[in-house]
Amino acid sequence: MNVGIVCYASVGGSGILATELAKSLADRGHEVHLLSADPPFRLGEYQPGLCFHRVNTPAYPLFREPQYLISLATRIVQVAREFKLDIVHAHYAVPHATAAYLAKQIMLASSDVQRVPRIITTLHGTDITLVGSDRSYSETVAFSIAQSDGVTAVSESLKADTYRTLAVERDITVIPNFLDCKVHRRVYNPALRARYCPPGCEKLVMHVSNFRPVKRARAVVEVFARIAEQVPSRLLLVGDGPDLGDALDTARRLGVHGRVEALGEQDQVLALLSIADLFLLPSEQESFGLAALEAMACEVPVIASRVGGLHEVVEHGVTGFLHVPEDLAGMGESGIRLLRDPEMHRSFAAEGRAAVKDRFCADLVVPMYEQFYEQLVGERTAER
Ligand code: GMT
Repeated sequence: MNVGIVCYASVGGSGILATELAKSLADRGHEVHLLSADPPFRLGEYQPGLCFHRVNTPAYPLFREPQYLISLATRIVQVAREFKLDIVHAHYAVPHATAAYLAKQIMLASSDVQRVPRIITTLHGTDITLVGSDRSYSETVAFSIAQSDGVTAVSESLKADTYRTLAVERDITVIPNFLDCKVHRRVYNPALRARYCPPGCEKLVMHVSNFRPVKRARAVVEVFARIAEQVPSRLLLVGDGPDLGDALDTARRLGVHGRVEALGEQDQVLALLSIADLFLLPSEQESFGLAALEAMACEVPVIASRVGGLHEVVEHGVTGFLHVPEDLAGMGESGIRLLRDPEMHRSFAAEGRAAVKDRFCADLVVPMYEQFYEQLVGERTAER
């Protein structure tokens, strides 16, 4: 099949997932066209069958607002026409579902497009729970979701949130996020571990995110400070964003600054996750929690908030511990329990890896997308 995938290039779960899907589909023999403002984070090296198309949004001094919606819709039409796309798969509803809808209308009205692709929207989380549900966007977002030929959500929780927060009644298929399990695994590097956990440090705690308010970076440091009172440990903060400074200020205020290190944005997190003992994700909201899944794949138990779809990824008492977001004391205690009990830690680490292999490997999940595509393309053929 010829598949166009639209995603954000910036650091974020939806772009990572869309890029992984593009790579897996190309691997499985599809012709994949990735459309984004920049080569997405984690695109990696050249891969046969995978082509990147930049979406240029020209600046014009009269406009204060960049016209991304129009440039994206136009680029979708161009790529769909030139490469005879069967599917346009928009990741993140805002404004990608709207751009895909607009592109489809342009193609339907155009005499030189022989094959009008089917439009699929995958809902990722904040496109519904934070951004899409805002009154300034909600009607257009709901309309664009309703007009897509197929819609998927990354968790049952997000599907329910979509029905609850938007005027959407159409069917939504849940297809969970996934990882390439051959690549996403623990590759332990003692020298790297020694660098970040030198003598005097026994355990390494980690947080990976884009440090936006929804991630509660300050809470990460507050939980760590509780752990550090009892366990000689260090915290590695991986990623960058508006709240990183606040997290470091919190570390100073709580007297743990010397034990906290910020590594900035990192393209490759597997080497880092592989030296961690514990992963913290005390988010305010998380439709899925791809970062938690990556930690589990690397045999790192997770302490997280019991919000959104995190319970569909992290099994409380088996692969990690979930607490209500306000319960930082509980998160700290759970972290201490895990770090002090080697038997429990070993079991959680192994169960985490097993859960990823059983339910979230690309080999299991990518065929779900393929089936979904085939079903929609089949419906188009039947309609003719
Ligand atoms: O929250 C982020 O870091 C980015 C955001 C995105 O859309 O890029 O993540 C959302 O999509 C991810 C991939 O499906 C999910 O794993 C995240 O849980 C979700 N974030 C939220 O719901 C806050």
